[in-house]
Amino acid sequence: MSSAAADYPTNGHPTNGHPTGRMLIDPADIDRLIADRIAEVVTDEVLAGWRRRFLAEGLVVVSEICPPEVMAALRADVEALIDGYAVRRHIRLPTTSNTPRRLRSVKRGYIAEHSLLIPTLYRAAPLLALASRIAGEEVVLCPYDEEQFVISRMNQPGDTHGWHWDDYAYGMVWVLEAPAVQDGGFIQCVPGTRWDKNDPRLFETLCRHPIRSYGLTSGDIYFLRSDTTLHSVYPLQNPTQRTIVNLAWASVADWSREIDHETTEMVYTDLDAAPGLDAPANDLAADDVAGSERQP
Ligand SMILES: O=C(O)CCC(=O)C(=O)O
Ligand SMILES: [Fe+2]
Repeated sequence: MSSAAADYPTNGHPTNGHPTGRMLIDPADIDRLIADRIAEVVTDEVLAGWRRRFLAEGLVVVSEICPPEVMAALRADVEALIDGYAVRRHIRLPTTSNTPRRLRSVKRGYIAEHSLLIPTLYRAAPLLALASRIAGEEVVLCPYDEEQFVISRMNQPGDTHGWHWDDYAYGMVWVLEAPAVQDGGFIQCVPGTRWDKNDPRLFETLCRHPIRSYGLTSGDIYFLRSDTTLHSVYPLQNPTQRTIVNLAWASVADWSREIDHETTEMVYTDLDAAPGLDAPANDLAADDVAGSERQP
């Protein structure tokens, strides 16, 4: 079994400038490490509890499924990817009633090119099987490549991922760094709601339903019914840091639906955006002008 900080060769793949110049873990070990861990912690009773919570709340915290060495390796990959390829977004999206996105993100293409671990986690059979057992239906890969996995980091006061629904049914979000709850950056959810992209009326949905908030800590992992759970990340209140990897999966039904990807493209893929620079902004609130906040 390979372990954290093993002197593992990179098989010719870039190391993203990781200081050790080494992968921390062999991606070939990932399935087995995760399967063993799930077998150890997810008893029938735990699973039944997770499933109940997921159905009721649209979100369940499943942090126990990640072996510590996988979390450590993921952090190393994500740090290098953010260093090399993050773009700051500062936009409001009409398809979600103009809620804001203020964050730095790394798009799927850069991750696929420069990380072995994240694409391996994305396709890991034990993770997909667990997600399917929690969801009560088959959870499969996302048919649209660009939405499969993304990284996002918030580190400035006001940074937020505003209220939205996702295009595809499921997301497993790996919260690598979470601020203390009083500094913001916690996730909020309204389950059992639907996104009409032509007439989102998002604030009406908020007013009609209770909001649940989740104060997570660094290393937590949550599984989200992301297409029917309105969700957002509360704005950071202080200079602190929040970093996540989102693995977005689909239902079988998603594969035969026509899905428009405009929203995700604006948050994550935006072809005009070059790493290290701010993406073009459309957020013109007076206290809120992009360019007043440069990197980091
Ligand atoms: O940052 C989070 O916890 C949620 C991310 C999210 O909602 C998304 O990437 O669509
Ligand atoms: Fe989302």
